[in-house]
Amino acid sequence: MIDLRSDTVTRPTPNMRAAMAQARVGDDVYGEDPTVNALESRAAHLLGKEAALFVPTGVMANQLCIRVHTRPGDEVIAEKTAHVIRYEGGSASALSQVQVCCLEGDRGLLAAKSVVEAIRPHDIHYPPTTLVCLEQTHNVGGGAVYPLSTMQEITRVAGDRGLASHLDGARLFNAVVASGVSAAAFAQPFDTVSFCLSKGLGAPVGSVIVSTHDRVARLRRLRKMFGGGMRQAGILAAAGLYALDHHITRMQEDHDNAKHFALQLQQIPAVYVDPDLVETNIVLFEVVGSDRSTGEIVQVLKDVGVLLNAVGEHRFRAVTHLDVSSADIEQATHRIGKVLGV
Ligand code: TLP
Repeated sequence: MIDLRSDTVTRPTPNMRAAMAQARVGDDVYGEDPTVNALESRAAHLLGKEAALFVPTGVMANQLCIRVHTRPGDEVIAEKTAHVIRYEGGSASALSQVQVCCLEGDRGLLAAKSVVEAIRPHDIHYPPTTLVCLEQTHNVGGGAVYPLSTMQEITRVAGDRGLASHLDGARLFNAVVASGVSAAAFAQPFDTVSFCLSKGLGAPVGSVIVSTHDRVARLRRLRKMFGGGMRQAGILAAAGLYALDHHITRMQEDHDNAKHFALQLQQIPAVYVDPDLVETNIVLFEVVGSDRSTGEIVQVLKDVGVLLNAVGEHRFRAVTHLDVSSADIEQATHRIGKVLGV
């Protein structure tokens, strides 16, 4: 089975499993897990921030950050297809009692002008706008990379008006590899940044939030409140440390595979795809003129051993990762071509 549904599907490699098995552990709720502490120091250092917090999931990381920056009744600005809005089960409203102002982006990326226009004036009629959330890379935007200058401009105009800024950097390291900009440079303009260990980095579980000492102390308390205080979590943190040591630069292979996949798909007459838009490990493509629904196409592809996600009426998403080789990409396009009648 060639699984292109997401980079979340990777399984730990034998070496990663060995690192996990050998991890020194303690009770992290007491702050006594040496491997979690090592991962947190490492992440803070790598992203150029004072402190870090290991959390179970990317969703929890985002939602803790929304909670830490807002009060009930506040408004948060985000792009309308952002993960924090679209795929987190309504948790910003349920857990932080905030409303979200959804802006239209270009492949998920906002411009500073639209952020400025969305910030509410001080007036009792309006909710206080207190936070802007950006996403790097942008998932629904097809793995689009925010240019550093755009993020700097948005966070500057937001900061000037008293807003905090959070970066959902679930795929931050894909952006680092694709752009050559360091993780610390991308993180610098934000008050909080989260990144996932369990996507392209290939760890089985976990995300990390980085920020100041004070804010991380508040986030640690909120993590407990949200039920995310783990005990001998060093076994999981060891996988994260291994991933940071061994799986960052190799992401270039995933990006090359994604680009190659798009170029191959372009040869299939029933497929519309723009390979120039493939910047990282996500490929969005459309099947045109088929009698079958996207759901039916997903099922037929599954029957021939290719797993993909349908993400719209005609649209599919394929994600390359550690467990997909260039030979798998050749096979996948061959099978897709056959299914779509080439
Ligand atoms: N994204 C998943 C699905 O939830 C859609 C995927 O398969 O791409 N931020 C971003 C930008 C994400 O893409 C994801 C996961 C998360 C946060 C949440 O991470 P987890 O799944 O660890 O909670």
